Amino acid sequence: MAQRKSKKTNSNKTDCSRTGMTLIDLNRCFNEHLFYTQGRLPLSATLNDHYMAAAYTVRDRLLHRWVCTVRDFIREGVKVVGYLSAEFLLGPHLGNNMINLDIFDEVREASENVGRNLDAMLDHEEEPGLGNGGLGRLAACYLDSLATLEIPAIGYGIRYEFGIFDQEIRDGWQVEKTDKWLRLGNPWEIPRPEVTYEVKFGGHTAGYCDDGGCYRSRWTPDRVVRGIAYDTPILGYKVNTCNMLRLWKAEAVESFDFASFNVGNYYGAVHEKVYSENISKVLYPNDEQIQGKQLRLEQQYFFVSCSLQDMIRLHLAIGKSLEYFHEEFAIQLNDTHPSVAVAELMRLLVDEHHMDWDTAWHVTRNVFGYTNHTLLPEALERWPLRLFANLLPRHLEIIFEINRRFLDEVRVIYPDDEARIARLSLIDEQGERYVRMANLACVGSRAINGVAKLHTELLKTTVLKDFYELWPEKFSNKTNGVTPRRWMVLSNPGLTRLIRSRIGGGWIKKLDRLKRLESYAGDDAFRREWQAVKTGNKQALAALILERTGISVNPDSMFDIQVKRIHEYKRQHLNVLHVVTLYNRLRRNPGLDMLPRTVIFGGKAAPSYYMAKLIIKLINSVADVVNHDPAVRNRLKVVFFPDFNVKSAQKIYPAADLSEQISTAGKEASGTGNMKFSMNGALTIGTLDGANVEIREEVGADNFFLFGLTAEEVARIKSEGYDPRSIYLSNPDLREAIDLIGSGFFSRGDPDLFKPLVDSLLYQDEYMLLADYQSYVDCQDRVSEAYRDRDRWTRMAILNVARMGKFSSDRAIREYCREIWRVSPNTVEMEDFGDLVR
Ligand code: GLS
Repeated sequence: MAQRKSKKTNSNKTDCSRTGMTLIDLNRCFNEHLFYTQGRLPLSATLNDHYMAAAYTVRDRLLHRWVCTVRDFIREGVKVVGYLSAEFLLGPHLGNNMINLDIFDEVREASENVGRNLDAMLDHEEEPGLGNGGLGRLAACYLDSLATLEIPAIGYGIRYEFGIFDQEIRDGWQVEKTDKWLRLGNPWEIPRPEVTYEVKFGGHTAGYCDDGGCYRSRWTPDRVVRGIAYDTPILGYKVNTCNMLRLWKAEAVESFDFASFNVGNYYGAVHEKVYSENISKVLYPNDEQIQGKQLRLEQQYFFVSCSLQDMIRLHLAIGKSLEYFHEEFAIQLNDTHPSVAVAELMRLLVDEHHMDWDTAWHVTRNVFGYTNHTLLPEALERWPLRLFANLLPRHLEIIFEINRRFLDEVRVIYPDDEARIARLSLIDEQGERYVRMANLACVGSRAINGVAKLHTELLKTTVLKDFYELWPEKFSNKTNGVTPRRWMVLSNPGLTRLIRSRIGGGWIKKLDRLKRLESYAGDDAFRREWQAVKTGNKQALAALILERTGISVNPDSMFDIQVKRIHEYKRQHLNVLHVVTLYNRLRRNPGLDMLPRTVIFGGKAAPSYYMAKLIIKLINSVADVVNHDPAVRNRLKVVFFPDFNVKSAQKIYPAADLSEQISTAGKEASGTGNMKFSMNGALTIGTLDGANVEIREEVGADNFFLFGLTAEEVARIKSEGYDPRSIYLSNPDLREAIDLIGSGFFSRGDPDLFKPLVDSLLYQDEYMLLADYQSYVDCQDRVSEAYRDRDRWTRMAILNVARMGKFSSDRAIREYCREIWRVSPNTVEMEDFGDLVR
């Protein structure tokens, strides 16, 4: 083929007409897609047609930048980050990509030109809910920051056909509905049917001598599945870097078993296809809880194997030897979910590429980094040895060999310390034997990090203590961050406009610059405008709440919000105890001058987590009674916002006055919702847990409502013997609240309904709600007091936003790049590909 002449341009706003950025270009492209892609005339176009045309119009511009980015990947030989994550909770693409391309206003106008309101189109988009909560959303924020900082990166994960379930509330209970996010097609992904890899499962291994006389192991699987790549472009903010998220879909190697088909066994013939496709069928809906299911390990191994094979192919394609793999790639393990990668890379290098063990181990140990995201014991992944051996026999051999060599090293350092050796071992041998995935990740990585200062310190002194003592230099902290593009610019246009009017827009990429807002905290006019923005956001949320729940809430009341996964350690039920306490005050004293509050909850419970589901039922039951009690006279409203997801989060955070971050100290690794609330001008009521500690440090103790035990106190009281019942007996308000719940008052007279919750508080109280109750209620009283002085509150809110610079995911990613991955930015220049793109 004849070489085309190409022309490079430096500007982001290329003048190339096919993907031009002017209103005229966008209008034309939009109409072309309506006609040629959707096959519609404007008159007959549906909302979905218009959405698709807008999405393709925006996507064309992403692809142009993507092509330029990939050109550099190949040409420049730059070091690439491979971010391995079982979850990417991306949220809707259209609005975000318009922001990053800086064409929001133009696309709004182009859509109005065809008689369609942009907000209706944005609302129409199904979000890819390929994650459970914080961990998956963090991965999405990190992809945004990697691209914005112009770091070449590939996110690798699973293209779940069904993401996190949709939540409906029926009679106060959570009901799970299948998330059919692909139903209307997905304009943001590009299938790559030619990028496929085979992944083996089961079978057995046998030793043999290769031609050079080397002893090797041959794995004969009993099942092979094919992974197919689906790519989603991830554009940075106002840069040309467009990275990719590559998600794997599982398919059968042969769709039909013709032998069965020919003898008339149709069902037998499609069995393999159905069985193989199961692997990428559905996301496990558990946050911080593992279930030890074989399919889950199959999912993990499936995407890890495809991703490593892909990186190896890319590496070999640029003509480099695999000995240097770790110089061209830095691979991050997002929690232990992808940690089987350590064994798989060894297998690929040793068995498939015939590298010697020591060289392969050197490469492996230098390519991986491991991020731990939780201290909860129930979330530490371990696989029963038998299950592991059946599914991945060769990997188990490799893990045994890694372990043998590792423990030999340990024995030299700690002779005769058998207890320590047992704790460090990759195999748990107390009782039934397990493979410990966190240990595998630690041994196979050159860097290990926690996600907030406190969390990292606790890691070093508790779950990973032995590894910390062995390799202190491997450990570091990388406090989480969130992207201000999605969580401020896109979700809170009113606030963004106001901030821009005073300090320009530089903060969107350099969030520290929000500091400049501090001087406006004392400015009356600014504060009025600030309040007007908040009121507008609260009105919008009130309208949404009415639409979704039928509950009408007063935007002048304080919006006190707790949205996150439902989990006992996050203590939504402590919040409920406060609500019931307020309600009791009103019942006791109907004329009470109480600050009007709307307490809003949202979040999904793992379908098999009984207590979490009961907490949802409790919230709805309390809401039902309180909201209908005429004596309350609108001073207290309780709302459970159904189906909390990225899309609704974008409406919720900007409308919050108060952010509830009330986990038991030492349990929440970091939290990221806490950051999103604060960036949108909510004040936090919180414990000294996770990143709350650092948020408080940054915004100042005066601008943060602190309560509760510290992590140290929690540990000490636990070790001395904690007795929740004595607290219950000695605190009349607490007793009244618990008794009211236990009496059946909120459950139509049924005292049994909430008994499991009440009993667990009275007799165990694993998460120490009772110990923190009084401190929480007192703190809430201080919150109400502060809110009455609206000017003081607004000043505090402005200072919160001004001091949130640290919590940009850009800062976090810079730290990962510098201290773990050792990668540097690569500026992508736009190239006008001439006739190719006209
Ligand atoms: C989590 C933690 O629970 C959160 O505290 C943390 O912010 C998040 C991202 O680091 O990771 N771990 C987990 O398994 N789910 C989470 O949300």
